[in-house]
Amino acid sequence: MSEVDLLISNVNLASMIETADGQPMADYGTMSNTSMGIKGGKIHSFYPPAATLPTATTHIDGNGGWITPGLIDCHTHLVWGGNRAREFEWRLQGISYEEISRRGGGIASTVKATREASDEELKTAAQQRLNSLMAEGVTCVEIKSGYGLSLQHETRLLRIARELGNKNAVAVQTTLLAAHALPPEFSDKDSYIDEICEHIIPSIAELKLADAVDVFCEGIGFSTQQCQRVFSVAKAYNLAIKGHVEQLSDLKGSLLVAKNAGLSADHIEYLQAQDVPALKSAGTVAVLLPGAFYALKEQQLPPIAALREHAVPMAVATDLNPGTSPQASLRLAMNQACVLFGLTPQESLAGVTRDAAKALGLGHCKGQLAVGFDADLVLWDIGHPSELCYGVNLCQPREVFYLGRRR
Ligand code: DI6
Ligand code: FE
Repeated sequence: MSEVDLLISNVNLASMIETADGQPMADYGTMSNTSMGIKGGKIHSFYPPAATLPTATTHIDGNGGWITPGLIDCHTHLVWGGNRAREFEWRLQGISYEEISRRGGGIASTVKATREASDEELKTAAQQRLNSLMAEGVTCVEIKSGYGLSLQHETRLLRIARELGNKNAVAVQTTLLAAHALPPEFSDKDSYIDEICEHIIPSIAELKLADAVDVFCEGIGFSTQQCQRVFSVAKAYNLAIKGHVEQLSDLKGSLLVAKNAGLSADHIEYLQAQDVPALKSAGTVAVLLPGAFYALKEQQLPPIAALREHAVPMAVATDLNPGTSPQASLRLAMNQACVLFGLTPQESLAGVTRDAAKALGLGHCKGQLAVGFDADLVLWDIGHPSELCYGVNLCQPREVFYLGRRR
């Protein structure tokens, strides 16, 4: 019997590992001219240049390329019906996202189209979006509901998301985002929050359809008091907590997420530097969504310097959704995080590997090339990992491995 299932020799590893006290390693955690053994779907061993290599069932010559952890898109809304191309035209004429939302466009129009779509239509469209991400080297993706806004339809979206995970060689984490917008059957936000707390969360928890619960904490979404009610019920059902916070204004939703020991505070363009230490103390990850910033032509930049100063992990994700980030490319988000937010390519790569894993509560098993971690890997024909952020669609993966299997 072979000592390992898979041996990849003659490669450079951008390991993205941390030091024992949780600091990122310099220079992408690079291990040059190395070989790597995989066994049982996990990373088993590393071999320096002159080491004796183990026997392997499959042996791949890396030809001096680079291996990174599989990419992780930790914030998407990729199951929806219809599209919002007409609103794109309106926005180009100068009508704001908030104004379109007040006129019944925005999220409400996607809710209508999503409810009207058949399961098959939703599945086909979602699969295409997932295919685009997977082709870029994504091996783990979070998928939120939020375009159903009733128990029946939120359940449907989360089932479709789980099914995508079962049908594809990719890990899918699901998040219930019932508190995304007010559904048309309700005229009062508090009554809809009652429905979420009394029926939707308990049923979804019982069906085990969600790993986390998210909210849209915003003037056009829900208040901090309303979001706290959702979080309290989520915690009672042992569901992790996330929040769309400080995207368009500073309601202090990030502090609320931190107070509830949430996994991540997402968007955070309007987060104040003075509120950043609370994220650090709570172990909450800052999720940066430059695709939405780009599509809305936002001006307000997230407080990157303060996040760096306090060593808050920064994840980068697509926010793939039909309204504010119609972008099925995590590689583009990596580029945008550098160009628009000033992240270094190393921070950006950490943002879609190690720190994205943390934003999903998977920091112990995904996002780093370390012994015992899942063997989710991408082999690239590049000369340096900065190339992954530098260009747009200049290079694609040579090979992708999910849990040690070639995809
Ligand atoms: N923030 C966003 O950027 C998306 N949802 C949210 O809470 C936008 C969703 C949409 O416009 O459909
Ligand atoms: Fe979002």
